[in-house]
Amino acid sequence: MKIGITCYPTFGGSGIVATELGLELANRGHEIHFITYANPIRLDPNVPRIHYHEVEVSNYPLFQYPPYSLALASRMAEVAADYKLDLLHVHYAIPHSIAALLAKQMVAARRRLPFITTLHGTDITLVGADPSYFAITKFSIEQSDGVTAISHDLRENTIRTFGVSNEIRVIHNFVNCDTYKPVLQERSTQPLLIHLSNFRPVKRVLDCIRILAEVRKTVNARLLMVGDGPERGPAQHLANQLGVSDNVEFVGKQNHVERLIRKAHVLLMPSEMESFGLAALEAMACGVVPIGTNVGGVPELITDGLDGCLESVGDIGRLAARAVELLTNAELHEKMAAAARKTAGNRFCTDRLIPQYEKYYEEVLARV
Ligand code: GMT
Repeated sequence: MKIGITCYPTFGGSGIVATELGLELANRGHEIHFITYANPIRLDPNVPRIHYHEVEVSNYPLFQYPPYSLALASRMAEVAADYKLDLLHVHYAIPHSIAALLAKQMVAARRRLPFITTLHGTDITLVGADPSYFAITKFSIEQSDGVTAISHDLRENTIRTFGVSNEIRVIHNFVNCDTYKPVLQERSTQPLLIHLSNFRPVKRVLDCIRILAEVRKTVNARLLMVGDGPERGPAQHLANQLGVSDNVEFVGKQNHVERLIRKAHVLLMPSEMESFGLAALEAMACGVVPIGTNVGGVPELITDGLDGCLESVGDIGRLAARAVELLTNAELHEKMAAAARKTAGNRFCTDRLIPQYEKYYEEVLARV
């Protein structure tokens, strides 16, 4: 198939899923066209059958807000016509889904161009539910030729919030278990916690610092903070205040996060809301035990006490206690690390999930 993929090409989970999906599909023989405003961060342009089309948004003094969605729709229509795309697959509803609808209408006289929208989380739970975007998000879901959600929880949340009646197929996040794997020689000799996110308030990044301070009352642990965003400054400030700044390293945005994850023993994901938790899945594939919060779609990934830990949002005492338990009981850590790797491999590896997308594409193409 010839597939156009649009996503936020930055470090957010939706962009990562879209990029990895495109790469995996290209490896399986499909022709993939990324239509984005920048080269997606994990995209290796040297992979055969991968193409990248930049969306350029020119500005004009009249525009207070440059109309990115229109430039995107134009580029989508152009690429679809030039390369005879079979379908568009957009990740994150706003504004990609509406741009795809416009592109579909623009080329309608010449070709059929169905589009599939994958819902990732905050496009529904935060942004889409906001009154300013509610109606357009609902409309874009209803107009999509296919809709997927990354967890059952997100699917149910979408139906509850928007009252939409079209089918929403659940296709969970996936991980490449050949790239993300444990390498025991690389594991830190000092107990190491890791956090990986876009440092948005929803991630409760400050809780990671509080957990470290609590853990350090009994264990000489360090914390590696990977990523960047608005909560980085406040987190650095809090580390100073709590006297743990020498034990926290902020490394910013990174490529090849698997090389950092596998150094750690435990991943902290204390999020306020998480529709799935891709970072936790990547950690599990590397044999790193996730400690997360019992929210959204996280329980679809982590089984508490078996392959990770789940506690209530903001319960620093319990979150830290679970980390201490894992960092001081090597036998327990090994058992849960092995179970985490097994869950990633058996349920969420690319070999299982990518065919679900392929099958869904075929179904959508057959019915439009
Ligand atoms: O808010 C974020 O974490 C970014 C967001 C995105 O769309 O870029 O992540 C969401 O999509 C990921 C990939 O599908 C999921 O694993 C995350 O759970 C989800 N984040 C939230 O729901 C907060």
